[in-house]
Amino acid sequence: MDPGEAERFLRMYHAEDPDAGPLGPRLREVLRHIARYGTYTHTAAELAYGARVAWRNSSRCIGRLYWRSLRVRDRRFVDDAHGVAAGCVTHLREATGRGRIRPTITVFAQDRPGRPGPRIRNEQLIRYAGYLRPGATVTGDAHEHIGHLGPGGVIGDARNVEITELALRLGWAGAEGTDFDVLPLVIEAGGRPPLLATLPPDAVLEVPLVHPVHDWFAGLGLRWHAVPAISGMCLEIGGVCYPCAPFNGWYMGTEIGARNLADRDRYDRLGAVAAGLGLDTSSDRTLWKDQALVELNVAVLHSFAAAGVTITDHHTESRRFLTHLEREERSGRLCPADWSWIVPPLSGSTTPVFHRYYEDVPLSPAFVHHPPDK
Ligand code: HEM
Ligand code: NRG
Repeated sequence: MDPGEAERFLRMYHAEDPDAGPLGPRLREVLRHIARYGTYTHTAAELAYGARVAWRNSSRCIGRLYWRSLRVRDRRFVDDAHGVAAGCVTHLREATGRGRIRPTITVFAQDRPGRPGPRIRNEQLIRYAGYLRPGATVTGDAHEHIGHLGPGGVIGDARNVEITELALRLGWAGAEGTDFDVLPLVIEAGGRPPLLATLPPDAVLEVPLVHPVHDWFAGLGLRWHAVPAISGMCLEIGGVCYPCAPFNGWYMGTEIGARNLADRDRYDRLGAVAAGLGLDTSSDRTLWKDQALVELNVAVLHSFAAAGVTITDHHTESRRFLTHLEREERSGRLCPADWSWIVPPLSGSTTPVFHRYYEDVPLSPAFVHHPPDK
C-alpha cells in the first residue's frame, strides 16, 4: 500500500475533526505499521469518518445532504461467510426500521496482504431473480448490463440473470419462478467455495404497488423492496480497501418507477400501464410512454407512503441536493457531482439540478466498483 494515501487521509481527518486528537503520534504509528505489515488498522472513529466522507464524495449520489448521519456498524472482526450473512441480516433489520429507513453501513474485514477480505457477489443485498425463458438469449455485455433480450425474454429482473444462474448452479433451492423472487446472498471468504445465504422474510420489507386513483393498477402485481442496499462496491479509506461494506439509504421514487420497472431491459412495464390507462399506443407521438411513466411513478410514491416506508421524490431531493452543494461550498470544500447521474430520469428539466453543471473529480475516501472478475 502507498503510505501517502494513509497520510493524506489522516491529515484530512485531523484537520476536519477537532476531536481527532494529535496527528503526529498517530501518523508515525500508522507509517510504522505499513512499513512492517504492508497495511494498518483504522480506529473506530477513523472508520466512521471515512465511511461518511466516502458517501460525501459519491459524485453520482443526489442524497448526500445527510452524509453526517450515516450509521456505521463496525464488524471488521467478521471475515467468514456465515458471519457476513448474519451481519447482513442484522443490517437489513436495523436499517429497515419497519419502514423508517436509516442510512446505514456495515463494514466487514479489510483486505490485508495475502488475506483478502470477504466479498458479496450480489450487487445489492436485496435483488429479484431473473430467469431466462427457454429459448431466450442475452447478447451484449452481460456483466455490466443485459443488452438485448432474445425472443421470450426474462421472468423477473433481467439485470440479475447472471447472479441468478450462479445461485442456481450453487444449488439454490428457493427459486419459485415468480417475477419477484428474492435472491439468496452469494458470499465468498477465505478462499472457500461460495456460501449461499437465504434472507429471512422479516429482513426483507416489500411494498405492493397500488395507484391512488386507478384500482386496476394493483392487478398488475407489481411490488418493490423497501431498502436499496449496495453490496457490490468497495469502501476505500486511506489506502485500505474494505471489499465487503454494504450500505443503504432510502429510495428516490424514480429509481423504481422510471428505471427498474420501466426500462426495456429491466421489467419493461410501460406497455402494461398504458393498456390499463387506455392510452393510444399507435404512435410514439401520442406520448403514451410519458403518460404511463408519470402514473407508474405516482403509484410508487403513493404506495411507499401508504405503507409507511421512507421514500423521496425527485423534486424534493433535487432541492436538498442544491442545499447540500451550498453547504459544502460554505465549508470550503469542492463537492464533485456527475450531471448524468444526478439529474433524475423523469422530468429532468423541472428540477433545479438540471439547469447547471458540476465539477466531477475522484476524491478519497470513496466507494468504488470492484473490477468485474476480481
Ligand atoms: C447513487 C439517492 C443514500 C452512496 C444514488 C442514486 C440515487 C441516490 C438516486 C443514483 C442511482 C441510480 O441512478 O441508479 C440516494 C438517496 C439516499 C442515498 C435518496 C437516501 C439517504 C446513500 C448512502 C450512500 C450512498 C447512505 C453511501 C453511504 C451512493 C453511491 C452511488 C449512489 C456510491 C453510486 C452507485 C453506483 O455507482 O452504482 N444515490 N442515496 N447513497 N449513492 Fe446514494
Ligand atoms: N438505482 C438502484 C439503487 C442505487 C442507489 N440508490 C440509493 N442508494 N438510493 C436501485 O435499486 O434502483 N441508497 O443508498 O439509498
